[in-house]
Amino acid sequence: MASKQVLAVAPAPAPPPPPPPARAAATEHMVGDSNGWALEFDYATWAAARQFMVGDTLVFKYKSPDHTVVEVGGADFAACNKTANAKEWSSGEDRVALDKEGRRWFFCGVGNHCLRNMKLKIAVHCSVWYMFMEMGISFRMSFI
Ligand SMILES: [Cu+2]
Repeated sequence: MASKQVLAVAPAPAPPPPPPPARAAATEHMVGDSNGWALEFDYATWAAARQFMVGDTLVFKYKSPDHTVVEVGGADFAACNKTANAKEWSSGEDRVALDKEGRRWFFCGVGNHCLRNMKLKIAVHCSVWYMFMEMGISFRMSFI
């Protein structure tokens, strides 16, 4: 007669705690959220509430050809000046890789849309920068 065997199953060891969730590694930022890329939207406030990290992507969504996305430098951004060598996207769902740290400036190249607030400037940082910011450590970029 076969004896019953009872195998004691040890509970699986608890997995190690995950590292602190700094933030999802790569984020797609839908510019303007459900508003998309449009006239008379406050993109400055939209951008201020977000962290733009190296590796993220901006997605500009709009009805082509009503708008475009132009990338210029800071001075041309302030003047709504579309330079001859400016990068311009016009697909209606433009994906812009944030592949390095630094500032980026975008506006709509159609008509006077830039003057009508259709402009976005962002600062892209690495995850370490945001980590320090969250720790409350401020640092000065000047050499004074
Ligand atoms: Cu436009």
